[in-house]
Amino acid sequence: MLNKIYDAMMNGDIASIGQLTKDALDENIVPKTIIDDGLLRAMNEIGELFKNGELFVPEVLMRAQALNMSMQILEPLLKEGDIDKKGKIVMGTVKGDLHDIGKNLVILMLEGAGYEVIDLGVDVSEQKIIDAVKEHNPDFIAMSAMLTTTMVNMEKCIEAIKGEGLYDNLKVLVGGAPVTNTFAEKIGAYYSSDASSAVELANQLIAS
Ligand code: B12
Repeated sequence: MLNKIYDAMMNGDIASIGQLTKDALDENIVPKTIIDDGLLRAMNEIGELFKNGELFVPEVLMRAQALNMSMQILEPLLKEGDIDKKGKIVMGTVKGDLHDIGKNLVILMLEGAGYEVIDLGVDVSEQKIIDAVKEHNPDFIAMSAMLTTTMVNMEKCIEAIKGEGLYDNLKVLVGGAPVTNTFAEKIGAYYSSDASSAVELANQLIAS
């Protein structure tokens, strides 16, 4: 049954994933096992295929949608503490910027890898990020920018975080088409170029 769920994920089979999830529960497979050995096992593989250029954005989004459909059934059944979250991440697309496809992909991959992500959406002001940091006490802030005119808001945001004395307690991840490693280093952040390497970067940083 878990292999069927894995296969449905790998094929982006949104028509059958819901029923397969219910069938697995009927067979008394616990939600955590369905998630770990069915959904996330596939999502990790999908991340690798995407990274290697063997799957493209629409294909990944369809598989992510399948994961969400299954999770909608499983989430209410999960007990508190059932899933060990690796870390907490507050993420958004910076102020003035409405692009969210890349951000959403990064979030899906991070969630698939076991992180709790608080998605602040697009056009996110410095104040909104500061408020979210105070409320959620995350391990990371992750910011996305797709415009050369908005990537400067990443730096403004980091300065604002420093001003509030919050910078030393977390790490900042940045990404998006115009963002580079050199820019990230200059503003005091960590950079990765795509959703899969964002997971690898977060894993490295959380372990360090
Ligand atoms: C789709 C798109 C749009 C859509 C956005 C829809 C949406 N819901 O996101 C719409 C039509 C709304 C749009 C609008 C505009 N766009 Co536009 N858009 C694009 C386009 C074609 C694709 C972007 C995309 O989704 N790529 C696919 C995703 C998966 O890739 P990605 O975003 O790069 O994300 C990956 C990585 O960058 C990384 N990543 C992303 N974020 C993060 C964050 C972290 C922390 C990490 C670690 C990694 C990471 O991981 C992701 C997954 O692998 C790009 C062209 C391009 N090739 O990039 C132009 C592009 C970004 N847009 C551009 C422009 C100019 C605009 C507009 C100003 C156009 C206009 N005149 O109105 C407006 C701006 C609106 C605004 N205020 O934001 C320019 C930007 C030029 C520049 N250098 O500034 C581009 C490059 C097109 C071009 N060649 O001119 N756009």
